[in-house]
Amino acid sequence: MILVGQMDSPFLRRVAVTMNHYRLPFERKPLSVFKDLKALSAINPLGKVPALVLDDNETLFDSQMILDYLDETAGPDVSLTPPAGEDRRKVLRIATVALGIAEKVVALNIETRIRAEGTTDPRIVRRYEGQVKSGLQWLEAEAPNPNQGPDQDPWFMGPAITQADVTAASVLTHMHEKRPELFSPETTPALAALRMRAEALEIFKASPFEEA
Ligand SMILES: N[C@@H](CCC(=O)N[C@@H](CS)C(=O)NCC(=O)O)C(=O)O
Repeated sequence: MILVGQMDSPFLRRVAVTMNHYRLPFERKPLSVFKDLKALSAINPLGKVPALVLDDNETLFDSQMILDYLDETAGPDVSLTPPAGEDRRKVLRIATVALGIAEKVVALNIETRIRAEGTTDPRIVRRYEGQVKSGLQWLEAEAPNPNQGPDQDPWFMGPAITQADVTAASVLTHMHEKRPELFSPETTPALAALRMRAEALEIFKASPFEEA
């Protein structure tokens, strides 16, 4: 399988980490959404990453659709997303908020770093920053509290890592690298600890964040 995109995308990284967790080998085609738009559009009509090209050339795009396929391939016993019920909804809820934060951070980067000089709208910037802050506060309240000592479960759902952790940690590392002023251990200590815990795992180390 070929995973298309660069490792600075939190959407792509959560897919790569998930594939590592399931021990599914893959090659990577590090196309850039800006520099390689033509080649990328031939793979994904939206010109976005990630895309996953399967061995029979079927192509999947959007990280949620890709994860749906990977979870199905891995099977319900090992799937990082519970197959049904309240636990599934909780994992998806946490992952959805984390992804929403990532979308706002990406939009913020476009608004402040890619737009032509003088065209940035401060009202939009404030709105995005507010959405990121509110999303992080919500996630912080869901995360395991590091002050509760060594008996505290390490992950959002308890002793075992799930897609909630993989997605949140991928998004938080992206913020740590791209927007450190919006994500600090002082305001969100539980999330900072969870991120460090995740980044220490082999499945994360095997697909590190890379600046494009
Ligand atoms: N909902 C999508 C979001 C993917 C996304 O926005 N990727 C960014 C890169 S981090 C992208 O391709 N941006 C280019 C564009 O939107 O034109 C997913 O989960 O895969």
